[in-house]
Amino acid sequence: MTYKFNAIAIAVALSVPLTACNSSDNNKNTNLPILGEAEPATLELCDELITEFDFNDTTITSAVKVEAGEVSGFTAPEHCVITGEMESRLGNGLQGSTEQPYAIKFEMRLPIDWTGRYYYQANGGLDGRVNAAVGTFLRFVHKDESALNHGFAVISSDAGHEGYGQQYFGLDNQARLNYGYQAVEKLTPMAKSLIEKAYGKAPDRSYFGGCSNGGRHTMVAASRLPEQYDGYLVANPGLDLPQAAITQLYGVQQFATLIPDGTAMDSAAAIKSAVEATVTPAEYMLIANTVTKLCDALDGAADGMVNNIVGCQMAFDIQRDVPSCVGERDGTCLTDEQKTALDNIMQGPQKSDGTALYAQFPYDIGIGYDGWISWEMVNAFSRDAGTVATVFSVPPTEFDDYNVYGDPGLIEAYQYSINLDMDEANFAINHTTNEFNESAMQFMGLNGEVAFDTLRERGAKMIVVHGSSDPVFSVQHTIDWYQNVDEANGGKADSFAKLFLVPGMNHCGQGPATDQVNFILEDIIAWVERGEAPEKVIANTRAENLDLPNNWAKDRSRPLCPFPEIATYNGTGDMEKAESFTCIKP
Ligand SMILES: [Ca+2]
Repeated sequence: MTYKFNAIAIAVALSVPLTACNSSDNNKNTNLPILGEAEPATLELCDELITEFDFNDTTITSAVKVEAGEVSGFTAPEHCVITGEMESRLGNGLQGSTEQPYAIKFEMRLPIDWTGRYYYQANGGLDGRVNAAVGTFLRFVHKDESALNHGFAVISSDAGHEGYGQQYFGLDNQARLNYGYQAVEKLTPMAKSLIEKAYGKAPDRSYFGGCSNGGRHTMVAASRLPEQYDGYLVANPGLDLPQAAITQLYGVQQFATLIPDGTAMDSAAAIKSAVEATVTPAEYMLIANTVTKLCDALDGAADGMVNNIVGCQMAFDIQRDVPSCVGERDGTCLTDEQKTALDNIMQGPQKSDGTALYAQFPYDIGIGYDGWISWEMVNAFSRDAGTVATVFSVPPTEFDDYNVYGDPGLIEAYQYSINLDMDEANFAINHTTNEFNESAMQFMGLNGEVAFDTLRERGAKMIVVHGSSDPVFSVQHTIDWYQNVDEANGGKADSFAKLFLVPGMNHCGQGPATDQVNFILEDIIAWVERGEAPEKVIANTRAENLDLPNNWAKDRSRPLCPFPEIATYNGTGDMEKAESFTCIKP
């Protein structure tokens, strides 16, 4: 099957009216409130908070001042680090246990010299651990660019269960709901109250950000808590995450069609190597190179980046453009079976009534790199099988072994993946029972929100960033989401929400891409607090990114442009520099 980009969505998206004026004019075109700048304050209490902070069902377990230095690789000013937990309880666990301990554990880091701003750092994956509350966004941000180092008070949590990558919390309904949205709902008033106690005033401005599942948390907060946060920084969001997880398993089924009959599949190592052999890195790079050949120059610059991802889907056809093998596979061709399997993956699964279960994935050059290959192949079943079975399905299926890094866990995950029926899986993520009273699509989702009226009218803003080569969460799904928001806002979504694609970037980073967006905090502050809407966002490559082609400068910069505009070469100027590119609607 040939890749068919969503032509209707493109046509409507391209009709979005654009205001090509300077940022202050841009904002004055709207009547939306400008919330005003946060006012600084100084920390008054730290270790006293253990005894003096009182909040419903919450215990502060430690509160310690730390000197300026480094935290988890990020520069940090002198601050107070606080750990605590809410709602300690017993719930359902493995093998029928009803005494599995649960709590919403959290960490907060409060700078001594505070800007008056608060940042909820939403974490990725399945949560399940308290990451250092430094205030991150994409995976790779310069070490000086954390929210903590920008003077924000930051919270991070495990979203209500322990065990990173251990999906058995899905056996407990309350743990599911906490993971979906309730931990954020409960932590938000607690964090604001603690900040008020510690500084003598509540935060003037509140921000929320994260990537992947953290991007999903951010969108969920925008839909469920539009009054609580003023700026939302969304990256590679897991919109409709249960559907995306099933889609990953559909991909495993496609690779399985390419495994020769009789291949030993009786150990984790055998399964991994059999799946990885179905399409080799050289074969992926052949696709990437063909995409580059046909699509690179569509944006006016033969610079190894495909900025016109929409146009590229019409220019590239895997069946037609990638050489077909006439002899043995040698990395310079694909078999017909490989082309079909890969094209099915890019199309995404269908339900038996012929409608799409999730979304399509566009072809882009990031398909040639580990950030695509690892997520689409082994990670797909090692991470998503147990999640679909135990966290997203009603009723849950309990696995014998959740350790998927070896035997027998990975065998079980693989078998579950290749035997999954798409209709049954889709039913299970939309189903409820008395015990599991919200479906996964409900507790992971946006609560029916499309227009974001409350958020918009009070002056809050959203900046959404998505890598074009994300194999986990489709950038097309985020484009479709943005289109729906735009339609619900009479073509004026960009008065409060902007979508910036990152060409070539994989899931939250990596790929041949400018995957470091250092000044995004300043961009959202400027928009929320001063009404200066971002016309573009500047992104950089990282010298240490091994995916960068040799002929790129290690410090390449580019403007990320508000969709549907793309970064277009001016025709003159240094092709390594952002200033040689202008955001233009193609
Ligand atoms: Ca280009």
